[in-house]
Amino acid sequence: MTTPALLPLSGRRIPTLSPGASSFPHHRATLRLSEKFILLLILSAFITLCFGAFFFLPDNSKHKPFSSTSVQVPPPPFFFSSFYCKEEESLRDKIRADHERALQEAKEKLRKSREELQAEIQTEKNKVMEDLKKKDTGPKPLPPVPMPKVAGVSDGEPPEPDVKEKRDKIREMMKHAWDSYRQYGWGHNELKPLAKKGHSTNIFGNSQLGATIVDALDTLYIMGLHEEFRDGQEWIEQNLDFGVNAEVSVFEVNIRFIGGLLAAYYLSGQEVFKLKAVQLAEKLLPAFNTPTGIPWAMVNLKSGVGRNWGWASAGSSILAEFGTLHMEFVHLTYLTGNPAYYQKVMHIRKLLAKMDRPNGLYPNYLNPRTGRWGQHHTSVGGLGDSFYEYLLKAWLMSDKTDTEARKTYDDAIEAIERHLIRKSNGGLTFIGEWKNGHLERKMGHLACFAGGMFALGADGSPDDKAGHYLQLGAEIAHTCHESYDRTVLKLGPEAFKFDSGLEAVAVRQNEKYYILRPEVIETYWYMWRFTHDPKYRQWGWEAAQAIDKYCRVSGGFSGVKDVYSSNPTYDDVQQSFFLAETLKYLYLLFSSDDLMPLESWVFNTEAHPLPVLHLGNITLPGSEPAQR
Ligand code: DMJ
Repeated sequence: MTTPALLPLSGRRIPTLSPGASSFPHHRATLRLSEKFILLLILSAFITLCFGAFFFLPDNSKHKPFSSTSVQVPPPPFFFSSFYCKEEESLRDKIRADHERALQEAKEKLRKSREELQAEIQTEKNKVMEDLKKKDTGPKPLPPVPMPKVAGVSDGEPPEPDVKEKRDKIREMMKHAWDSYRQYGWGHNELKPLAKKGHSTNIFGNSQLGATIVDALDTLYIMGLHEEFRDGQEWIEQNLDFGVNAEVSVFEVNIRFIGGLLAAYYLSGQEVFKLKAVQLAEKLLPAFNTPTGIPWAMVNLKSGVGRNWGWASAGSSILAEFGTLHMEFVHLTYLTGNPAYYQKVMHIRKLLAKMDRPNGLYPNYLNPRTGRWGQHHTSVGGLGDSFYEYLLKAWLMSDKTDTEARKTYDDAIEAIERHLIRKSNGGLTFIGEWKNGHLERKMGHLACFAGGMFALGADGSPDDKAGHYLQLGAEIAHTCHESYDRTVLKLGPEAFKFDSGLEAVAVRQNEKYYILRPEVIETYWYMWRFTHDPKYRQWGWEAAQAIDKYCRVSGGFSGVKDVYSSNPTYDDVQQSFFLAETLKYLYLLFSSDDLMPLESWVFNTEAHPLPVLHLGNITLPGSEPAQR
């Protein structure tokens, strides 16, 4: 076996010199010449290599380790020092900036809790998913959907002349409110009836979306004010554009705009209202991009960025806001075939169902990042109210097939009755507020809607308690009437107490105002429909007269700052809900029951009527088959 020749690393053999062959050649001069040539070749190859290395090798400076205070940059090659100096400078700046940013981010992250970090990641994920979905699906034409039977859009003229006279008066008040807005505030969200110019509030962002037009449409239609209705429709066709850079309240825009547009569509059959409702709903969807799917309170219609009210407990969303989307969103899915709307609201319902409830009560605040309750404050008035209303109405709107909603409503009302509803020494039934284990014996004007809700929910209540709930509705109506009757103007204050010998009166100056709210009249109307007790028409008429006497000005209707003062000052705002709700409920109170019968229509929380969906065998996309 011969000794193996030396093996280079490449594995190729180096030829060995044969024995006797001289390694010292005879032609020295020739050899020197070729050596020089080879050296020259090597030198030029080396220079080329240096150039190549400088220009083409990847910049790995970012990967070099550096301390937190100084940045290590390799020294420049001697032959390119000036060029390299500039390069070095900008490289240093870039690395420094990157470094500082990374440090800053790290510091911020360290300040956040684990839950917040998880929540942020989830939000980002949701956003990416939404963006991907948006890319996949361009705007699709709406599928043709059978128009539900719209029964009861009759004239509703009452047979009694005196009632007809009252109804005509309400219609005249609507004309005055509308015409004033038409003249002084057209296209603005609301009206300043004394300053005679447009008005808006933060719930509409810095937009001019004609809130009063959209909110008033169905009232105009129901009252037979068709010329005014067409005027509003024309404005909507030509001007209503939701691509504006405005941060709006998801809840308010849903109940006033989507509710208003859907009702106008169902009443008139005009496609434009359906299209606008769907366009707006698309703009609200990004508000649901939170770690829990509980929507933000506000969303920017243009950017889709959402956030919560600064005043809400621990960054929470509000029960009455995220819990008052169901009716409109179910109709949107019904009309578009897009399951997203239905799924969003059902997700909220499922999430709430899984949560612990202190004493069976729903706190008003829920954090959309962590999915935990905020402050334990429960109310059937502001911040809580329409959440309970929509549970009942989800059941009614489903033709009583959504038994899950009904059960949730019944359980919630049972806990409310046990912990929040009390009788005063003077025998007035009131609904207090639960604050951290303590009952505050104060009732808000907003909570007065509950009288109507209890009456509406009486039929179908468990354990044959229909009579009990109708009675409870009557008691709340009575209490709220007292809150009006015990004032100088015969208009109700914003909140009233049942404490220290006080019964149904406001104590604090900042609770004595009346801003044209509908809740008490709403309850009178429901009570009238279920009992036909003439006192409800009487009470409604008292309120209508007081509004006409103390709130009417030449430029429309205004709220008043103190219902206990015989010389009240105005707040100079004609709220859009005055046209949507207050005047509508008054008009219905003095109409016959065949106008908008409750078997066929369910009124959303802004008094926009939506038809009962007799789904029968139809399954809403994204839902389980309807159970009968
Ligand atoms: C209306 O916008 C709605 O009724 C809402 O549910 C709460 N109340 C205001 C009017 O008072």
